[in-house]
Amino acid sequence: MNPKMDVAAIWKQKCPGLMVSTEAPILESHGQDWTRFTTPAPAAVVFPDSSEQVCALVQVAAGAGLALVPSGGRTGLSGGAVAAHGETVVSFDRMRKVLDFNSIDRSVTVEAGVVTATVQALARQNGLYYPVSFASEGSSQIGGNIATNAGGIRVLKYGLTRDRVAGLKVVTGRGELLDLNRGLVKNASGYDLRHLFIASEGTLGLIVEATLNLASPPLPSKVLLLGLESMDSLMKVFDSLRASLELSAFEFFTDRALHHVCRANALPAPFDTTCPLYVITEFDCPDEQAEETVMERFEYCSEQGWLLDGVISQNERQIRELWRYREGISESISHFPPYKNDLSVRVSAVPEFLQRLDGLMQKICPDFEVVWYGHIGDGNLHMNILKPVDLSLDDFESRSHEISERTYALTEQIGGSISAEHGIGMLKQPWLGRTRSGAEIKFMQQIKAVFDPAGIFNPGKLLP
Ligand code: 2HG
Ligand code: ZN
Repeated sequence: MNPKMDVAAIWKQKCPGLMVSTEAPILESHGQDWTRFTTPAPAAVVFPDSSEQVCALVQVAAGAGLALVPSGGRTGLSGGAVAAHGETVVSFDRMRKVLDFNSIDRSVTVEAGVVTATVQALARQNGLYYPVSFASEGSSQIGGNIATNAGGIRVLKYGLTRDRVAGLKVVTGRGELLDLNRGLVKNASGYDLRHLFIASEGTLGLIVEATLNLASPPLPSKVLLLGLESMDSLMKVFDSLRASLELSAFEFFTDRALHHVCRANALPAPFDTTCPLYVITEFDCPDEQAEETVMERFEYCSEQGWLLDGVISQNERQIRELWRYREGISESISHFPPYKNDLSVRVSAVPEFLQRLDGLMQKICPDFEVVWYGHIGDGNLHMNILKPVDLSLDDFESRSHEISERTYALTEQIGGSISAEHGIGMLKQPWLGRTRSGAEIKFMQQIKAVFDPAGIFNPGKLLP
């Protein structure tokens, strides 16, 4: 018997109103995320359209022992939404309702399948601001953002997705619906279970609805693109600008990253000067005094020999244009494909980390092109290793694993994390112990057993 047919038959028989697909293109598209190291092979994709349907399908899955892989916009980079072993993918594509906007609470309540950019637009239309922002915001879904505690470029000022979640409805592995925190600002009534589900990567339950806090609209801002002389200067420039400006973003990338983004998007080089390193930073600039401060800081950093060149935006259009140099990088190298490392250390440890990591890369993989960029103001580095054209995917993967071993050992020594914002998923799961202690992992496994006793949620992801 075809096991795919078998699983689909269970769904059709036990959940009569549920939309089920076993069409090959749907299985392929919904069985993977943006990682490209696994062949998708789900048995079926189901499309619930309400929380009630999610509760019902989880009860069926728990009874029949069917593994479920939750799937949002599938823009993840750690294989958290990959279904490669006959699982059933639970897609939230039909749960896209905006349920409430409340101007007094300054919140919006949405179903899990609502796209991030929709929440941003809704906030804007109401004179408010949803600050979680990243390149895939046009297709990533709120449920997935919460399941990975998505970060992005505005964490420096506004925090992570976690900081925006005021309420959460989740379906546990028993098929119960939990209504967590209900949008309350203050709630000192014991364990805040909401936070267990944030960053749980679909291993504890299925997020079906969220109430999100909105922020005040941002002040007028400007963007500086700077060319730096060395990694040593990076945090000095950060420190100096932050001392007198309200920064909402502080990102960096190398000349290799610039090369790829310019080539892929036919962008001109930003300066005549070639610089080893670039910084893009956005800051509040509401008046002339702020503008003077920026110029004074720019001159100071140049005099110290930290800067080689720089340009400041003059209008909104230039702000968008300058951001393209940073936001287009990931996409511009996606075809190689790259092996991604999403590392973080305490901000004060960034200089030491970058210097030691650079030394390590030169020693262990001088034959690979390594592209560096990231949210360095948050201590978050995206180190992408590009597959050479003449190396097979398998050989590249095994070399990348060796590089990861050494990279994560160094990250552990410095007290950092092997995943800052992309999640552990499937790709980083073998190294969870580099960033969480044995005792922590044991507690995490026990917590999972409480919420998901049948072990149906996203097996093989996050936890060993
Ligand atoms: C970014 O910051 C995304 O651009 C993607 O988190 C990072 O491509 C990456 O490694
Ligand atoms: Zn990022």
